[in-house]
Parts: sequence; C-alpha cells; structure tokens
Amino acid sequence: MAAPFALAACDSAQETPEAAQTMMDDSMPDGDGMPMSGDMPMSDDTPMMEDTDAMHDARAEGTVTAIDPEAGTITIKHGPIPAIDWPAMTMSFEADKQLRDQVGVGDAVAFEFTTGPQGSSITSIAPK
Ligand SMILES: [Cu+2]
Repeated sequence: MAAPFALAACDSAQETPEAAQTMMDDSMPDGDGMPMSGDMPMSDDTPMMEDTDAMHDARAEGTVTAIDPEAGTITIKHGPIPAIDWPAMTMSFEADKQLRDQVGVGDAVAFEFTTGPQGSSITSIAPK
C-alpha cells in the first residue's frame, strides 16, 4: 500500500518539474538558436581572420634582377615596405608565367604581392 502510493507521489512530484523543465528546455534552445547560429559564422571567421593575419597583401616598387621560369619566380630588388615592416632587399617572389611575361630583367616595376608563411607571391606587376 505504502510503496505504490509513494511511487505515485514520487512520479507526480517528478513529472511536474520535468514537464516544466522540458518546456523551459524547449524554449531555451529556441532562444539560443538565434545567437548560436550567429556564433557559428563568427567562429568560422576566426580562423579566417588568423589566416588573414598571417598573410599580408602589400605593394612595392623595385627593379627586376632576375626571372626564373623553372623556379617560377621573379627576383626583385625592392625598396622598404613599411606597411609590412620590410626593409629594402633583393628577394624572389613566386610569379606565374603570365606575370613573368609582363616584365624583363632590369625593368623598374610596381607590383602587388601577398606574403605569408608559404612565401611571397606576386599578384600583379607592371613596368613603371
Ligand atoms: Cu623583400
């Protein structure tokens, strides 16, 4: 007698808070759904922003000192590039054939490039 009664009381005691919690839980995800879906793109952006921090776009002027079709590079003696804290130096940049064909050794050039952990690649180049 006492056990069934206690169980019944226990069940009814549990059901009420559970029902209330279930209703709250149902509404909570709905409420969080909007901010969470807003957070997802933000967390996707974070690694992209870190990549952007690692990669820098810059433009500079210099003189072509070598073009290497086999290595796929243009070597340029360039001036200081304060935007990315570079001193003047002579260095090689990756450049595809289309870019290599636009300049010759000895040309004074203006060029744009991207630089990062993978190296530096010219994105556009033209004789001055
Ligand atoms: Cu350099």
